[in-house]
Amino acid sequence: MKNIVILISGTGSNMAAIVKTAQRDDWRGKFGARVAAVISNRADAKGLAFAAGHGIDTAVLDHKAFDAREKFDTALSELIDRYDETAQPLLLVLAGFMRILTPGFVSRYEGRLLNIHPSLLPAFAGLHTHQRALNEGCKLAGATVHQVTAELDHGVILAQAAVPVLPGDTADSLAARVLTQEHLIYPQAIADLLRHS
Ligand code: NHR
Ligand code: GAR
Repeated sequence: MKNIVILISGTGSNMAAIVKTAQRDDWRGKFGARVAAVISNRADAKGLAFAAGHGIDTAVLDHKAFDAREKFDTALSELIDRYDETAQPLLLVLAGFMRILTPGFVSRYEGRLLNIHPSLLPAFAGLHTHQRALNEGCKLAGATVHQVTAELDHGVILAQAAVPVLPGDTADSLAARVLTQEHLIYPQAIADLLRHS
């Protein structure tokens, strides 16, 4: 079985979209893959209840309990690696995960670590992407699924979707429009990877 482990920090709507697509499209039968665990760095992440309700293991690892990023990342790897099998190495999926990961952590999962970022990379790496796109007067915004490398939001691009920026948009209204596309492209990009791996 190929295990997918998803890291979240909040609502987890991208995680939920992946879980629903995996069930609807029978990733277990088609690819021998399943969402095995959802791990949050915040205990109050709404997505945890959704995952537990779908029979998925959940765990919380509070970054505030660690005095260095390396220590948090080491503990996180230990949780994740419970789901790693030699024959079928796991796929690690960041879905609204809000902690920058250390180079050591990233190299451990290099090539099997994905993120969805709410901008059309390489524009607007980092935070507050929607407000920055509005400030620049962009007419298009969107989201990017990419491989995670040690350099923030710079890995190989696997999928993108664009949406129009409309008159009167706020960061929130634009974020909501982008998010509907994220829910389509992220499960699709993961299915494409599973199909070709
Ligand atoms: N880690 C690496 N090494 N490379 C990437 O490309 C990563 C990553 C970790 C997360 C997601 C990313 C995004 O899609 C991601 C990509 C958090 C921050 C951030 O500044 C930036 C980018 C992303 C996620 N986080 C603050 C920090 O100090 C905390 C912010 C908060 O807690 O609200 O880690 O945008
Ligand atoms: C999504 O828009 C995702 O692209 C973005 O946060 C939202 C999470 O929503 N990710 C980042 O900003 C990473 N820094 P979700 O928790 O409902 O999936």
